[in-house]
Order: sequence, then structure tokens, then C-alpha cells
Amino acid sequence: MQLVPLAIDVVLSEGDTSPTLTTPWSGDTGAFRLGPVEVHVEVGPNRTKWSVANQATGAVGIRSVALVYRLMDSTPPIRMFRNGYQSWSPTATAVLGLDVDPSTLGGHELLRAAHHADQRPARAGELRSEWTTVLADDAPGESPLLVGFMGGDHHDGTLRLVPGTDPGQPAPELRAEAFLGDATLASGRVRILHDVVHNGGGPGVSELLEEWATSIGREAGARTQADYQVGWCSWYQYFHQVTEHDLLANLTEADRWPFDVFQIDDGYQAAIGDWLDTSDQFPSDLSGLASAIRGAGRTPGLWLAPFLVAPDSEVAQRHPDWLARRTVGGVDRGPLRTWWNPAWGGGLDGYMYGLDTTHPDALSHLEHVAAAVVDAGFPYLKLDFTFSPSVDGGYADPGQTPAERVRSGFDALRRGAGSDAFLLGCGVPLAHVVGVVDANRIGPDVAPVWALGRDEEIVPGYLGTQPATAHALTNTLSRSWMHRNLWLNDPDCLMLRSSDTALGPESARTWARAVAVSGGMALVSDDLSLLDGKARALLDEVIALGRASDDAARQGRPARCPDLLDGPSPSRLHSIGGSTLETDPTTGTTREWSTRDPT
Ligand code: 9PG
Repeated sequence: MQLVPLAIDVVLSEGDTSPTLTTPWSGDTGAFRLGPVEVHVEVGPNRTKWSVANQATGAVGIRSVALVYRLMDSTPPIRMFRNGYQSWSPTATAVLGLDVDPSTLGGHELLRAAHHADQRPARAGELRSEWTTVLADDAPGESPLLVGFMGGDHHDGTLRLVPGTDPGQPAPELRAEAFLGDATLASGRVRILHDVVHNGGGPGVSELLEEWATSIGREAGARTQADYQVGWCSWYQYFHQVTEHDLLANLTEADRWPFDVFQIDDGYQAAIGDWLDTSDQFPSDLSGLASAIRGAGRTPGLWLAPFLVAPDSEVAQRHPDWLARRTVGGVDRGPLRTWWNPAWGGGLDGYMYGLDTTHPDALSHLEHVAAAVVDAGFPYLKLDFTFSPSVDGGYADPGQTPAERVRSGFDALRRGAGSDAFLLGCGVPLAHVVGVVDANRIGPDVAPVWALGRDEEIVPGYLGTQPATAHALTNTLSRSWMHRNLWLNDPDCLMLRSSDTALGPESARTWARAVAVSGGMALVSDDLSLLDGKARALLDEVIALGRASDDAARQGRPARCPDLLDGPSPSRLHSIGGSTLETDPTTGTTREWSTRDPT
């Protein structure tokens, strides 16, 4: 399998029918004129540096710039490791010509915006991966090939694999696309793009991904040194109904449990956007809640969706100018809706507005909110639904890419929270936040159920994004190489209870073992009064094995998934820290489990 340079193209922003300009490219270093822009390319053995300049007299909006390669000498079926866009986006291996991109199935624009860098539907037959990909074919003795972007905080990098269109030359094409999301470039200005690297010819898929992640982490100053995290979270037991009483009851029960962080999830806030005021279910204010947690000897943790605001929240009412705008054909159609959750109310049937993170006052507000919650006593923040500023729309500074908008928001939160705070990204475009977060959720939500049926799919193609423990398992296995290279992995919570759940004891154990082998964060989300001695013994085992795997990751050897390139449901995870798991992802049973005494 070989990448042969074919073309360079650029998609300019002109409404929904963006003109694509293309020029042939044989892999040379040089400058290539495409309409108003010029793309400079400097080709090295494994690494291509590039930039785009605006040669026109006025500003131009650029949707994307791409290096296009032909994939020569490949033996089908060709498999593509598809890294999802954000925390919850399904990540596993797909087959070209067989699998489809979910955006091509119709679907819902908000889901496309949440789960892909480019919210417009992919072309028929195309597969995409974000930030990095690994390709493999069926030729005997062939080794996998990684193609990736050496950064992600300035713009997204989408790898698109398309079947060959030329009848005389049916080889597939791979587009390495710098996605700029219509960011404008002023006349005479140059935008440096993230380098594109490719690597193959020997190492296995895990080694390739670990090596790529290690260099990214090093170049971007990843925060990888936080302690192994053990704690409690309210969400997967109480969901939106959580009360202060539940919190206090669990704090009392927790006396006998080895938790550090005690994290209050969604449900305490007066409104989405009004983070400093508590709801009726929480009579205490934030500092009262933090004191109660601290008084019980735990570290207070708090959930926020910092970039979302409910239409009827105080912040939206008082500062309508802080909201991103929806523009259609250049016409302003009101505040931009970036998510929908009926449980949040908000005055518009659950639709939420997105903060404009390019607006200096909105950024000061975010900085202030983060400083205030840390001051109130919460040094651990779970920052959720943070893809919001990446949604296409009208923003105060049209020169920023979606990645820059998300990153500016996170940078403001970090400034406010201070460098000692522990920031956990969730629902976050992963490429945008290396170096600013301490940890990231790397999969969809678990749920007190193992799997969902096809008939439970809400939006065609996006079943894998819906809460289910099986979905979280897939990403825990397929993204293990990120752990301690880019941040700490949060695989999502353990659920150890055997009542008030549809997750059977065997599935709960399988999930707990996966969390353990991954070395990722171990947060329990149960009403502690429901847990017995067996649950406690399981948690103790998770922590011991998790610490051993985490120690190996600190030494540069995160857990590996040996069947990563085999299909849509990887099943195995192995840590040199001494544990190996083989699951049946369909049923949630454990097929094989072996541990070496980690003590
Ligand atoms: C709180 C929850 C928990 C959870 C987060 C996040 O696609 N969806 O509709 C969707 C809804 C909720 C969700 C993820 C996706 O969960 O991951 O841990 O904090 O918010 O509302």
C-alpha cells in the first residue's frame, strides 16, 4: 500500500455550494495557485509542511484545503481505523465499500455538527476519520499505514477515504483535509496548517498510534501528570433528578469507600448557563455544597456545560450579544442553536444556544465562571458539551476556525480556573484541547444497560453515540493509546450496583475490568447504599489493576487493543501492567480474564 500524491484542492466558502478548485500535484515542494489563494507545500520524507495564503485584494472564506493521494498497490478489502471527532463519537475500524459515513443517511444536522468536524454530509461511499487514521489492506505481509495531522488546535484535520472514481484508475483516494470551517483569511495573510505525517512499513497499529500520540503530546505540551483518579459521580444513578439530599446521603455512605473526588453532575444548576446559582433541588449554594464534600474529606467536583446557554437563562437574557448567530444566505436568523435536550427545558423545547467564544466579553465571562466555581471550592471541573463553538454559524471573529473557537473557550476556562485545577473535557473535539485539559472522556456514555437494539436508534447511523455500556467499551478499547500521551483517559463511570439497573452482574464486571485494564479514571456512579461487599471487592480490584496499567502508561506503554483493525467491535485489551481481557462485546460477557498480582 502506497500513497501517491495526486492533487491539491481548496473549497472556498460561498454558501452551501462551495466551489472546489483543484490542481494536479506530483508530490513536489512548491507553491500552487488555486483561484484567490496559494497553497505552499514543503515535502519531507514522512512529513509535509504546508500553508495557505490569500493573494486576492479582499478577504476570502476557506472551508478546507486538502492534499489528495492515490492509494496504490492495495488489496481489498481496505480497512480504515476511524477516529471519531469528539469524546462520544464512535471509534473503530470500517471497511471501504461496505460501511458508510453516518452523515450520508439523512439524519439530523445537530448530530452531524456534534460528531464530525465538517457538519455537511460526506459523499456517498466515503469514510472519514478525524485527526489521525490507520489504513490496512489484505495483501500478505503488508503492515498498516498511519496518516495524521501533527496538531489540532488551529484547525481540524479530516482524513477522507473515497473509492476511486476514475474507471481507468480504480485505486481509492485519501484526502488529508485541513478543515477551516469557513474561517476568513485577510488579504495578504498566510495561515500555517498542521503538518501531515505518514508512517508505516513495520510497526503494528498500536505502536503507530502510540508513537503519533507521543509526538503530538510532546509538541503540544500535553498535561499528562495528574494523579490516578478514583471517585464518585452522581450522573448514572440519579441523572437529572439528583438532589442535595442524594449527595449528602452518599457522602455519609462514602466513609468506607476509597474515593478522592466527589463530582456533582448535571442537575444542581439553576439553568444551563447560570452555573453559579443552584436549583430548587439544591437548597445550599455552591460553596455550601463544596464545604460539605470537603468536610467529608473528598475533593469537590462539578459538572458544567460552559458553552451552552438556555434561551431563558439569565445570561442569555442579559447578554444576547454573547451568543453565536445563525445566518442563512448572509441573513441573520437569530441566536445559533447548538444542542437539544428536552430535559433542560430552557423555554424553546430544549434547544440550547451556543456562546460565541470569539467575543471578548463572552470569554471574560467564561474566565469569571471558572474562577468563581474554583473559588467556591471546586478544583475539579467536568466541562461538557464543549463541541458547541465548533458548530457552523456567525461568530464575532469570522477569522477563527471551529478548532480555534473551541480552544479559545477552553483557554479562558483554564485562565479562570488556574493551573492547579483539574479540567476534564467531555463532548469535546479531542484534537482541539491537548495541553489545556488534564483528562478527556474518550467514549459515549455508559448506561445501566449493556446494549441497545437496532429499533432503539434515534437518528439513522448514530446508534453508537447513544448511551449504552457496550458503546463505551468500544472506545475504551479503541482509544487506549491516548492515555497519558495526550491527557488522562476517562472511559466513563463504573456502575457496581445489582439492583435498580438493567446491567447484569456479568456485564457490570466486564465493563469494570475494561476500565481497570485501560488504566483510565475510575469513578463510581451508584447510590452507595445499594452496594455490597462484592461491589467493594470489584472496585478494589479495578483500582489495583488500574493503577498498575496506569503506571505502565506513565512509562510509555498504555494498554493495547490487539484486534483494533479487525472490525467495528474490538474485543480485547492488554496491559503490560499485568491484566488481559477478552470480551464478547455483543453480550457483555468476559471470554478471557487473566491478571498477575499487581502488588
Ligand atoms: C449530563 C450528561 C453526563 C454524561 C455526559 C453527557 O447525545 N446525547 O443526547 C447525549 C446526552 C447526554 C450525554 C451525552 C450525549 O451525556 O457524557 O456523563 O454528564 O451529559 O447531562
